[in-house]
Amino acid sequence: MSNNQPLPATVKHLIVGAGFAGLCAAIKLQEDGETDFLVVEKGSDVGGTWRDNTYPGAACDVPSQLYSYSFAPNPDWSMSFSPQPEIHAYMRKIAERSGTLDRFRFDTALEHAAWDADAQRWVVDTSAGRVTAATLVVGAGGLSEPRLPDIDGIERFQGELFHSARWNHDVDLTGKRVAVIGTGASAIQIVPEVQKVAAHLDVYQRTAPYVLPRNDRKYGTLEKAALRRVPGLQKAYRTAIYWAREGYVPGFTLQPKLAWPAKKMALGNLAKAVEDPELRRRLTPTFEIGCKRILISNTYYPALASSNVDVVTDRIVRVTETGVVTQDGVERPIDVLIVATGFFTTELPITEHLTGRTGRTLAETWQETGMAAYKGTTIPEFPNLFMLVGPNTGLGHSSMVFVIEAQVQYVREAIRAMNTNRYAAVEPTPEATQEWNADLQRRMKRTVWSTGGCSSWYLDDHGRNTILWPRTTFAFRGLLSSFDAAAYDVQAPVIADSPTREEVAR
Ligand code: N01
Repeated sequence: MSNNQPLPATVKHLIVGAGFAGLCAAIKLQEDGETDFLVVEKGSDVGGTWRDNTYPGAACDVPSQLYSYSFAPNPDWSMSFSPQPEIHAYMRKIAERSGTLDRFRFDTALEHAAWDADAQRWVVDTSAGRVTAATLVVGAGGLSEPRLPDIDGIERFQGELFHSARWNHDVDLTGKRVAVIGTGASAIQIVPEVQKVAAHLDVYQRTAPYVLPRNDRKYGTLEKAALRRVPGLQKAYRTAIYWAREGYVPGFTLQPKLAWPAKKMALGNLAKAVEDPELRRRLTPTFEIGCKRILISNTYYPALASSNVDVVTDRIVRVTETGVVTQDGVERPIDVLIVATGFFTTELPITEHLTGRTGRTLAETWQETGMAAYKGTTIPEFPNLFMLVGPNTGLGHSSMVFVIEAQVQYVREAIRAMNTNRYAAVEPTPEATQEWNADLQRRMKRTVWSTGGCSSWYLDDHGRNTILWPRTTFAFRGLLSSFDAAAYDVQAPVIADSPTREEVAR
């Protein structure tokens, strides 16, 4: 997609990112008649993580009927868990249909945004020039910056090396010796695909995950026709999936023992696929189910049990020009090294590029406090900034699109309140923010993410879970359904509407 028109000098709302979050914000602002907005996107297309993660086997592990916008149901999903190209195509279709794309600027990266207290506006420098905006809606994503492993010598490797989220499609893996580092949600989708073509595959596992069977199936023609034509059927289907998923919440947040059926199913899945008792032992998780993301696959364990695969559990000590060396001193030669080692999640790179009211960047603020926001969306010292997929909005069991829609609803309510009451700026009070986060962290103590005996990317350097939401998603939506001005410092005089282009030109 391309839109090379120059940036306007000023807009009322600037949205950063054109993934599920930014696109949702654009569509809903337009629906509210808030048409004076711009979306800047560093990539060349909509899609966010679903544009970037093109590795073989990439698919969603939440059913597509739920992992899609509630306002844009799609009766044409081919499978219950759709593959990445289909999800990306869905997003492109929705973007095109929305009539908002004329306000998207692709290949335009946010370089820095600073709050100008006098003008009560965000001054945003992008790779395509400067734009000012009354509100800044950040939809940059929590899983957008690949994290390369910090392994001695990795930069000296002479073969092909790439991250799962930056797949190099020019590298043909057929007949090659390949290593995959990591056994998370990305790796378990990649490994079965690589195993099919590689001469040999080494899978470097630091922690064995729980893997449930993937109850995937193709939608038949009749079923698709029914979803398209029978009034309310698709909604009922989505609702059923939603409530089934919500049923996981007590096991995650109240009593991990409630998850025993899932644990039994995962261990049964392992026992069924892996006969070798020694391999099975190494693949058996040593923490409570749910502590790390529960994975789903029918092909991962069979791939690991194949004759051309070794599961290596000795710690990696270094990478040489030609292979990987483990603690036991063994060097395994490889042609290609794939790192499926996750993303920067608790130190989001974008936070270094946002400067608030006091002149501090968000990275500096969060270095002190840890990642924290009010209702996962607004942040003291950062007036009129709305962060989608912000702190403690992540889920281990359901669709992030649901969370995004709830947050966008909150942004709409905030903007309505600003328009009606002629607020120039809204900023959550430190007290309200503290109270919100104290409650979250109190709830967090009894969750499986804290008590389950694992280390995960949900936890920051201080062991605080600043990623996940420790309650039901309907509670989240309820709490964000209206704008609670009492929790905010609001500023007058009012510039509820951005100046017109004529006013700026004068
Ligand atoms: O990343 P991860 P991911 N040496 O951080 C290992 C979403 N997602 O890209 O467990 C050796 O989960 C690390 O080991 P350990 C989803 O939310 C969704 O797989 O920390 N190993 C781990 O095994 C998911 O949770 C879908 O001990 C090292 C792996 O690398 C999130 O993205 C699909 C290492 C990283 O796993 C991230 O998943 C895919 C090192 N130095 C992803 N460093 C859907 O289907 C790290 N590891 C929706």
